Amino acid sequence: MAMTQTMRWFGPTDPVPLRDIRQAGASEVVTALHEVANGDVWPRAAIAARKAMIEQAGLGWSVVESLPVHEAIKTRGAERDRLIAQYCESLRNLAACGISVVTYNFMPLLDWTRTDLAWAMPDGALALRFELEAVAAYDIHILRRPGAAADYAPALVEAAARRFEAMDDTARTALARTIIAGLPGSEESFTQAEFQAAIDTYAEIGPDRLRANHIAFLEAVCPVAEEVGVHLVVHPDDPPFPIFGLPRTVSTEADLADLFARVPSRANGLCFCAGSFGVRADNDLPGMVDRLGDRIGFLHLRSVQREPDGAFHEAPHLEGDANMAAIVGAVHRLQERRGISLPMRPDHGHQMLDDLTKRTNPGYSLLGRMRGLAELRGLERGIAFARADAAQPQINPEER
Ligand code: DNO
Repeated sequence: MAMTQTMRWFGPTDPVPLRDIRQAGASEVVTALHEVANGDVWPRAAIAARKAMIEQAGLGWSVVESLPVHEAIKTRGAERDRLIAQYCESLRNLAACGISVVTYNFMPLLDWTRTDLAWAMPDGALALRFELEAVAAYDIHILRRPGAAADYAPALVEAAARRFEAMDDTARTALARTIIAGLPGSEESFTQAEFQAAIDTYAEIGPDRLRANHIAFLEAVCPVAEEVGVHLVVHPDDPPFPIFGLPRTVSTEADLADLFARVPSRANGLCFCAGSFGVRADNDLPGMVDRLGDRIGFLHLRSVQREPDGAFHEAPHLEGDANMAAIVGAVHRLQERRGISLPMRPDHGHQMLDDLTKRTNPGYSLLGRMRGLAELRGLERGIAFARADAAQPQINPEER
């Protein structure tokens, strides 16, 4: 059984039209009602209308990325109960329209974070990159978060100071924007003053409390998800470690194993993101697919190249540190074992070829993702062929 090939689509305002996604060979899109404010109910009629628009273009929609979890749920703030009830209402509406997988994350404040959105690769394509040193320069010298320097190694604090000194105002503003203005798909976008105020709401929330809030969220919504047949899949932290002193608790295999043990509901699942997990050398990616496989409902396939000092950039899908052949091989076995086809998407992609001169969503230009999808599709076909071939009875060459 082959993976279901999807691409992310940001809705009618996405510069990549549905027709192009279809021509790239995907059979479905994953998308969200980005126009609905975080926390509000997704109306059934609006979901149905979006689905009809997608189907009109010859594509399917069964995976939502994302139904965002409001900050007041993550921090267990005053509005929490009302927001949870609204989340459940959205789940019911989505299920009624045939959506079976709903992606979310539990990262405080920031969704995914990068420090450079146009890092030139040797071939001239542009990649997304994350440098801890740039985060430290922003955190200590631009944001001036109280106590920030204590969160970095002394050598990094020094390097960050030198880096900040060498930057002009334009570079400082650009770095700040890249970090806090919100990357595509993020629900939160901050000005500097707002960002510090938002960080302060986590003053009393360390990893244990965040984990408890996550469990409480799942305990409240999983019964509804189970009842209506929706698989809720958590996207791991990107990057998979705390930044800005904010806890992150969905970063490792142990984090996930704990989450599934604490909330055993079968609705409690995982969006396996090879790129996010792959930033940590201690995450064994194919092993995680094997061991967490029963919980996986959606796959983000991409590979990062780790650099010294905590930096990484996004490599071509079959290069970098992830052993993509081993990951797709593990997915192949998993699908066979479960008798299902898992939805996957090529995650991110380089800005390349004609896209270099176009307005694109960082990470979500068409051609780089099309290259990634094509490579992943070929890899999967090759693996399926090799496994089927190996299972054939061996014919004596003389009898051929
Ligand atoms: C980034 C994406 C994330 C992801 C959310 C899920 O490219 O993988 O924005 O959609 O974290 O809620």
